[in-house]
Amino acid sequence: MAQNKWEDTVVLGNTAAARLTIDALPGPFRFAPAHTALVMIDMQRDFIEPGGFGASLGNDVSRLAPVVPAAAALIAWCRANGVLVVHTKECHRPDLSDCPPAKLRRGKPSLRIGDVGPMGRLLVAGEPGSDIVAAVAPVAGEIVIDKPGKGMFWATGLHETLQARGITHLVFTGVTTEVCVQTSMREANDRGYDGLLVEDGTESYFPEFKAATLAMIAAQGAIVGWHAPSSAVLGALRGTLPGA
Ligand code: C5J
Repeated sequence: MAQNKWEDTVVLGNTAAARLTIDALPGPFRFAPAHTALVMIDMQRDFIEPGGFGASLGNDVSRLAPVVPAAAALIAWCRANGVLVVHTKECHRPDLSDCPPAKLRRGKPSLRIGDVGPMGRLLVAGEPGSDIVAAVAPVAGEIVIDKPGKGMFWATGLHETLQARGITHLVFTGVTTEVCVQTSMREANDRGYDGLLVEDGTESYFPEFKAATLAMIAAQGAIVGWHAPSSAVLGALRGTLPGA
């Protein structure tokens, strides 16, 4: 018989929800799946595939591919068990009215935001490059937000949406670790969410930046949050719910 790993309950408003513990750094991450969302940051073709925005900046985009299986395993579990899934997409309106000139000018890319590349206009909503890769593409009922900034709360209304659903904890996956993922996690931290970053569910074009981000997040007693491998996240859930 599967051992029940539910540890206790957390009471929010008038409802009580079972709470689990994940072995994480810098210490145990305690969360109630009913009040938790899985966040997939910018798992877009523009960052992960050749010919997109990431490649236009001179990056080796093949470095991001390993993130997909872990993200897919987590999303499958969340779908099977009714855990909310949030997808973000970094992209702009076709007229670029939501793209600050400073962002547009930044760097020395081969193409700029809005220019036409092999997957359509770079980082523009509705273009093929802005699509989320097929393995983790959203399904009906999941939240999908277009974000003009690196962080998921800036100009998106996401905080209000999560508050309305009673979400208190966020499990982060996505790309790239030190840019949109870390920015989103820090924004979440400032808004009172407890966040955990899935180590093999996030990647950077720069391995040293990923390592530094993980260290920074967990430092000083989880100053930004926690991190753990996907095996620890899924392991904590195994045997607790049907389909785990
Ligand atoms: C970047 C992102 N790296 N999604 N965006 O520009 O991390």
